[in-house]
Amino acid sequence: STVGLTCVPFSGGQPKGGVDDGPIEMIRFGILDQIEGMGYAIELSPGMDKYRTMRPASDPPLGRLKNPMYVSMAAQRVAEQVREHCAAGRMAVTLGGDHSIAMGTLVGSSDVYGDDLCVVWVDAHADINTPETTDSGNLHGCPLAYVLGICAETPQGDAPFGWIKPGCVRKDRLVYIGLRDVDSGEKMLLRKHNIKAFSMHDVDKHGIGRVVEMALDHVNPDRSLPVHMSFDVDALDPSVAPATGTPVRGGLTFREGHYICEAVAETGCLVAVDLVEVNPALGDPESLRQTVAVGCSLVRCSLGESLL
Ligand code: DIR
Ligand code: MN
Ligand code: MN
Ligand code: MN
Repeated sequence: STVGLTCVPFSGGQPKGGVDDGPIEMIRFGILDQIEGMGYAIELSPGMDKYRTMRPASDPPLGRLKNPMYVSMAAQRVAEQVREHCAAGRMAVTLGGDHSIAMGTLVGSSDVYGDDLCVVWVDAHADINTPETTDSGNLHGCPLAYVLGICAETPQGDAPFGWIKPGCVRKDRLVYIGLRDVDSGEKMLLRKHNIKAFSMHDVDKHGIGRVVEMALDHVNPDRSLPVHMSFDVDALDPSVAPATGTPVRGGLTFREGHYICEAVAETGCLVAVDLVEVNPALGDPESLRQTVAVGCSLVRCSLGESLL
């Protein structure tokens, strides 16, 4: 079978440079050979360098939101590339870049799989801020609000995000694993919209095996629906993945992170994987090597590497 790989060197959804080098560092580490070595063909989305040159000359804030035009244009291009992979029946793998690009990956996969699409969001953060609730104005903290269609107060059909169909991802088909740094406005949104979340507290309490089972039972009880997993490397503990922009202590262990990928792969339902927020510019060379390596190994596990 074929992996449809989209590399997105993009950092406009947050202020720290370097996360745009995530994909190239994973390629240098050998992710392409590793995927091919597992028996997959790779169809690589063309023109990854274009993401760097797309930044508009002028991009004034939209309310508090920073780089709104740049984020929107990049995510729209990601959506086209992921859509094409999904439409061709390829496993869509997207390497970021910051997490704002998931606006694009989710629009792309949901265009093809529609209401059936289930989303497993693995992250320290909930990334569900609306233009009204965001404190930072960083759009990597907002992608889910747009696709779920909960940006109620400013009509989200307005430019520049009007290309995102509100509700293209269903609230009852989203589940989180790994949360531990959720803004108070986000907590209100999770409650208001009845969105299922398994925090690190739940991982401690039930163990990762039970948590993944409960998460899948919530979105995909019959294990019959297509699943898109969006994995922010900051879900892992900073001791495991130090080179990332917003590390939060108390995260997933190396094995817990890999277990999630393995267990989701094992269902046979996985249609799309994002691996985001690897920032090779942060920390010493060993932190960088460790984080790039773990990113590649999470991708391989999502493709079934460790299943016997
Ligand atoms: C915070 C941090 N909730 C924000 N979000 C991060 O800026 O909206 N997401 N770091 O990965
Ligand atoms: Mn729909
Ligand atoms: Mn995060
Ligand atoms: Mn994130």
